[in-house]
Amino acid sequence: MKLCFRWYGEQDPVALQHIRQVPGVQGVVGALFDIPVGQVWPQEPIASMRRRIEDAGLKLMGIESVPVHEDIKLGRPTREVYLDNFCRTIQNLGSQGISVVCYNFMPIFDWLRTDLATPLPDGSTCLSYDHADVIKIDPLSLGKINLPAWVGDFSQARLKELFAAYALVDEARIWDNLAYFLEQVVPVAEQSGVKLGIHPDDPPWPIFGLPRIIGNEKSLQRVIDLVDSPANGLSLCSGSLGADPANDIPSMVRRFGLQGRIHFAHLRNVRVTGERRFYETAHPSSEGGLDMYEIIKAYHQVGFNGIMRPDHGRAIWGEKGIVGYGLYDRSLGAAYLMGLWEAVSRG
Ligand SMILES: [Mn+2]
Repeated sequence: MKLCFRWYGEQDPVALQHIRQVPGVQGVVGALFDIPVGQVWPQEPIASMRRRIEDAGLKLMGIESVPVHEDIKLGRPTREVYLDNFCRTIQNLGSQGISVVCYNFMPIFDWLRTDLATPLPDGSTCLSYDHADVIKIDPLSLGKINLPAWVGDFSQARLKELFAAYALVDEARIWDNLAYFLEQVVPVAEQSGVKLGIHPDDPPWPIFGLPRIIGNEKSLQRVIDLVDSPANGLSLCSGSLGADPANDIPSMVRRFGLQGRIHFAHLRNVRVTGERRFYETAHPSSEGGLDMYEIIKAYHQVGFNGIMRPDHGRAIWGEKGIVGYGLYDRSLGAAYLMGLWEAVSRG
C-alpha cells in the first residue's frame, strides 16, 4: 500500500511542504485544472506538475481525475474527437511515468452534497447529503449553479441542452457508451503503462433524473467485465459506496482486490441517518458506520500494493480550505490508516 494525498495544485491552500510532513504519505494525486474538459493534456504542464511535486520531496502517484467529456457519456457522434483526445492524454501521462488515472462516468454532475458545513457535536463541520433536499432542487431553475464539486463550467443554456440530451439516454445506453469508451481507451492505457480506475457514482444513485450506473458490487464487476485487461480497474471509494448500506465494502475489496483490479483506494467513513441521507465523519470506525478495520484488513489480505488515500475530511481547528480537502482532518485520517495498516501487517 502506498499512501498519498489529493492535491489541487497551486490553487490549493494546502502546501506540498505540509503534505510532506504527514507521516507515511509518499506522494500526491493531482490534476491539470485549467485545461478545458475534452482537450488533450500536453506533456509540458504534466511534466512541470511532476517536477514541482518531486521538488517538494513527494511523488506524483496518479491523476485524479481526467474528466470525460459529456459527448462521450451521451454517445454522440462527436465523441470520436474527445475519445481520441482522452487517449492522447493517457499516452502523455504514461510518458511522464504516471501509472494510475482516476475517472468517472457520472452525467453532468460530479459528487454532490446538500450541505457543505453540517455542524457536528464536537464543533467541527462536515459534508452531508439528504435526498429529500435534492428532490426540491431544480438545477435548471437556479440562477447561478451553486453545487459542490462542480467540475463543468456550464452556462444555463448548455445545462438545459445537456438535460434534454440525457432525457433520451437511459441506463442501458450509458452502459453502451461506457463500453465504447473503454474499448477505445483501455488498449491505449495498457500500452502506455497506465491503469484506469473508475470512481463510483457519488452518491450511488440517480440524481435530478440523470442516470447513474456505478453504485454497487454488481455494477463494478460489470465495468471490469466490459474489457478484460489489467488496465481496466477501479478507484474503490469506501465513502461513496458506503452511503448505500446494502454495500459490503470489505467483501468488495476482497472480490476486486483478488482480481487485481483495484488501482486506487479511497478511504472515508460515513454515517447513514436515513433513506438516502448521510453525513461524512472522521475516518475511525468509532465515528461512522463503516468498519474501517475490516476494510483495511481486506486490503491487506489481498496483498494490495496500489495507492491509497484518506478521502474527504471534516473542517476542524478553524481551518478554511477546499471543502472536504483540508490538511488537518485528512492528516488524522492518514495517520489512522497507517496505524491500521501496521496493525494488520504485524498481526
Ligand atoms: Mn472518493
